[in-house]
Amino acid sequence: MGGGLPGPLAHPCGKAAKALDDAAHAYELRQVEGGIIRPWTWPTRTRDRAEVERLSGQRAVPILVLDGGDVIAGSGNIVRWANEHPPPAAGLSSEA
Ligand SMILES: N[C@@H](CCC(=O)N[C@@H](CS)C(=O)NCC(=O)O)C(=O)O
Repeated sequence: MGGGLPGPLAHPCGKAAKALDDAAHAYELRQVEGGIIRPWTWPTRTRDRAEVERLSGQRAVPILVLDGGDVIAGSGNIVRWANEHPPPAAGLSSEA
């Protein structure tokens, strides 16, 4: 997906995925159809991006939906969130 390319060349979704992977976050990857740079998909764009728009108020991906329902839109914001919120260490429990 291009997540390994340097900043400006990296694909936004790949950049977000790489940041989540690097921080060892578990996530479910959902792909959407179409896009503004694929004119042949414009007729179905509203339908294809309906869930993205409902969740985030805009149609671009990537978006990240957190377990609590909060939504982070944009690769830069997702990278920042991934770096600032390390996942709980595997195998550790808060219960004594
Ligand atoms: N600045 C945004 C750009 C995201 C972007 O351009 N996403 C494209 C796909 S790579 C997109 O979904 N564009 C809206 C569209 O195609 O409808 C980011 O870094 O997340």
